[in-house]
Amino acid sequence: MAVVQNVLEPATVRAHFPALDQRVHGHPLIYLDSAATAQRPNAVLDAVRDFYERDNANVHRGLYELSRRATESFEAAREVVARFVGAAEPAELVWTRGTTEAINLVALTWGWANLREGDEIVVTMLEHHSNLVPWQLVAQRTGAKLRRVDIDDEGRLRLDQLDELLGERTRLVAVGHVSNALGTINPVREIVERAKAVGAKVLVDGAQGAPHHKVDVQALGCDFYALSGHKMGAPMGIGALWARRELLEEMPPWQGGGEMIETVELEHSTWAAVPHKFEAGTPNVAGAVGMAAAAEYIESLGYDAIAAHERALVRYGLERLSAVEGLRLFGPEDPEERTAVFSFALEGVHPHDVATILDAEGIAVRAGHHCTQPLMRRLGVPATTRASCWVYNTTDELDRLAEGLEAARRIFA
Ligand code: 7TS
Repeated sequence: MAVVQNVLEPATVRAHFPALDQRVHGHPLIYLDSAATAQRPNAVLDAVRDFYERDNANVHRGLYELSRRATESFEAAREVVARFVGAAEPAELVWTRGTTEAINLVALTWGWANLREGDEIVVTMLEHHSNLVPWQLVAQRTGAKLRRVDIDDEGRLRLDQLDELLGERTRLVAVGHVSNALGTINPVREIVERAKAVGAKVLVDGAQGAPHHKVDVQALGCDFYALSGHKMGAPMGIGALWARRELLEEMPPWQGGGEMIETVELEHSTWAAVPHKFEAGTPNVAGAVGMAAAAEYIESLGYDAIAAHERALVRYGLERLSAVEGLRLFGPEDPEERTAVFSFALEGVHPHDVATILDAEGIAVRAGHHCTQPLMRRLGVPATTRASCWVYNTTDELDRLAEGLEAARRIFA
């Protein structure tokens, strides 16, 4: 049983992830970089292997058994992931390489078709570069302007400022569900309500949302939701864009090629129905199958148990890390407002040195700007060290982390 009385049973959950069972530099691996990429459960590894061992063939073309099976698995995976995000129908789910590609798809199709000089796109100080740079590119080419919502000192979005920025020129609000650098959970439902009041569309970068809590795009009320498989236990190179059907119907295609057409003449073509209009070329079928397996794995653990586990890690981590001398933690103080992502600075030790010292103890953390350079500037630091947890992490591991940090302080003090 991985779940006992709605609490994850750490040893059972850990046994689902073979990569966790190894020693690094002579120590048991402590993997604290799941915000960058999560480890994969056996359910996903098996699903991918089964696909390649039994059903491997190209999709939507062959008339033979394997191709039929591959196509069936691919479209069944779409159904699973569409349900996973609360889509009204599978056709609203477009496969992409990940969040980055999903956002670029929207910028290059919806953005190009709808943005004009003087229009405004509202982003936030918390955005990952992949929810900022695509909008810069489309703004530069269309004459639209970027506006940005700041954060308060705890790394929470300043909704008062959002209200000031929203107006009749706002066409789009692009906001992350959860900050990868600080762990802040943004009040997306409220942001959507405010954006809708001025007639703007809302894109949610769900890269850090989908692994942690139930995503329900209809309850959120957003227009676009982007997610990455590899942050929720699926293979790398697969992800999805959810969008309302009527938007997908209106949006022009972006990449041309096989799969996305209906008829082709020399000078022009007609397009396949959504979602295939946006899926040119041979897709990552095994990735899609793996992403469906990851979604089902998360559902099998249960969102209540995942949330309880995460709350326990957040509370423990905040308390234990605050006790490390010279450590400055970034992000919200209230455990309810954040995920188990701990971004910090250790006085007198460069973030990269912190990560290197921890690595020698078998502890994997990330150091750098986390693809959020504007946020780092806002915090007044060049980089942070970040420890990020998922379903398999334990409070014991956070103890090891804190001890490693105390040792690092002693080396440099
Ligand atoms: N948006 C957010 C909020 C992210 O955290 C990431 C990746 C992306 C978008 C891009 O996702 P991709 O799958 O398309 O690459 N974040 C991180 C991170 O925090 N460390 O490494 C990658």
